[in-house]
Amino acid sequence: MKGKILTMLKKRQGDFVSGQSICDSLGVSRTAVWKHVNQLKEDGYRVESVPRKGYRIVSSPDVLTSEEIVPLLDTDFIGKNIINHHEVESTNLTAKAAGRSGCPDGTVVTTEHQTGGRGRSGRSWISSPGEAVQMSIVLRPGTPPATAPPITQIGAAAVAVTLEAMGFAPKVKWPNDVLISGKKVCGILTEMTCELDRIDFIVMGIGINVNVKAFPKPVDEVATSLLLEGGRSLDRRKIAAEVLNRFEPLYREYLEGNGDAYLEICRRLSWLEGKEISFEKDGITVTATAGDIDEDGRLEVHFPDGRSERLLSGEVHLGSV
Ligand code: BT5
Repeated sequence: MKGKILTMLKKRQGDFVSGQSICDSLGVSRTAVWKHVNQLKEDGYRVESVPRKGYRIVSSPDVLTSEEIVPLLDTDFIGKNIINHHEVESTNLTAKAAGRSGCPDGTVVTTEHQTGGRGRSGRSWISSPGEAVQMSIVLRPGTPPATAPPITQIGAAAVAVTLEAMGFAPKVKWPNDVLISGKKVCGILTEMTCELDRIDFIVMGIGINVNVKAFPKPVDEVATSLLLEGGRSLDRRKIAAEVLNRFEPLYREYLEGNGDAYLEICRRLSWLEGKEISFEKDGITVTATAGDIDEDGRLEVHFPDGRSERLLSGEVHLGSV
């Protein structure tokens, strides 16, 4: 009910909506409307109430709810269903549960705080309450599992072009990080549930450090935020919506085989290309020079002895062993 009242008030873009018209449309009493409006105020909305005029929204908080994000979307299906909880263990875990329960393709789970944010290989992701964008997209591409690896890069490309349009100079560190000034501003964790020949669903979790003021040690050495880089706080709602707006066409184009705009972005903004890197191969750490990203989203690496190889996914570190 609170959400419905909010949607009615927001539709009027700052004009008054009479208490009676809310009662009539939603079939509730005036006391109920008043109670829900008070709850909105507790949520951070500034709502003006004037006798005989009604209620109007003066300002909205920067929260990642459906009511705040959906109006900013120009997508067909991504983000049209948003599940928001103030606090969760991990949006990827909530999204996986939603995926198992049959939520629609493109469902997005958002939160203000993760108590157990997850990185790859059991690592953790630091969540600063109310300061980051943390969201997970449920995707049902209906394609074979082999088509999944580039989806992480499509997410990274969507984040990178969003940040670029805001005046930052992001780089994409293959396959799942977005960096600014060599430090990580965004990480992506993609998880998949599939059968042998077909993806059931994919959950792509995106964490963007937006208004994070400081990181604990030792993460402070590798992490940065848009606030630390740009010197001002930014609207998380707009960033979340813009990432989803940019993700959808890149993802669709990839799925339909109509082009690889995501690859062009990852190549143009590649942070690794030409750098000396190390990674695990058959249990041994080896050193190579990072090359281009191929048409399947694999990273070409060139060994000192002249041999080359293409990595499908995984961990690469900067520098030699
Ligand atoms: C990642 O893992 O970078 C994937 C991060 C995905 C986070 C999102 S948030 C929404 C969704 N829900 C989740 O639970 N997860 C996803 P990886 O490449 O393994 O990097 C993890 C490493 O990054 C850590 O070991 C730290 O060194 C560093 N790190 C941790 N928190 C960070 C942060 N907030 N910003 C930058 N670096 C961080």
